[in-house]
Amino acid sequence: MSNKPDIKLYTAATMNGWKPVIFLEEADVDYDLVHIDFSKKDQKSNWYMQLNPNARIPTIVDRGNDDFVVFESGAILWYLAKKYQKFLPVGDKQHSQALQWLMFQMSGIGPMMGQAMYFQRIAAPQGHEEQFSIKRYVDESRRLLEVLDKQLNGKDYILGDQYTIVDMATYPWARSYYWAKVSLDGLDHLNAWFKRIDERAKTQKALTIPKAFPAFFGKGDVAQAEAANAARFKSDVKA
Ligand SMILES: N[C@@H](CCC(=O)N[C@@H](CS)C(=O)NCC(=O)O)C(=O)O
Repeated sequence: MSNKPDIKLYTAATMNGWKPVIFLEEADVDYDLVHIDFSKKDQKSNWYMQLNPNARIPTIVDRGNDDFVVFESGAILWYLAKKYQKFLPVGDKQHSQALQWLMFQMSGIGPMMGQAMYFQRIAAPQGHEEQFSIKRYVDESRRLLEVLDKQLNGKDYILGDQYTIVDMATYPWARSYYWAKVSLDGLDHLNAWFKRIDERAKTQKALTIPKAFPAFFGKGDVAQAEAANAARFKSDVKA
């Protein structure tokens, strides 16, 4: 029997990349971490694409389950919640509700905010300022955050009283509204939820692993962070 931890996590400091770190820190699970370096294109290397055919982070390998590989951040959270029996409400209907809001994050909030970020923080600084695309993605992100705000009315967390993998998936994205340049005006329930999670020490620690990126939250030297980030993804900007 190896005494290595079951979970080996391949990740980087991004909204999707932090999701499994949040779970593992909140659940007090021991894990090994491999930092995928985008500047070296680790995510596109042959060895990594054997694990993740999509060439994106995060990915986990479960040594405790025949080296089973899981990619896609929502599927990783679901797998970890089932394995450790934590942060997922019990019952079929509750599972369906959790999946609905997890899908809402994975197919809506993540992609729309991700494109709002791409057009404003990566393409625009490199001379491709596409106002039509920026407006489309910023407006759609705002609409989705309004849906989330309504869901949070009268609740501490997205599914109710309990902090779950759905909050873990959604918080890193929604909390980066500054980086996506989406207004939060009038979204009081969302702001209250941010405050609640801002106070969770283990989640906040997770947002520094493998490293912090304070500019996503409007802190630190945003201009310097934008330039470094745009340079890192320079090859993704093709007219
Ligand atoms: N749907 C995937 C998306 C993963 C994804 O886009 N990851 C980004 C970081 S947030 C990435 O690996 N970017 C590197 C690249 O685009 O080469 C998931 O949720 O796991």
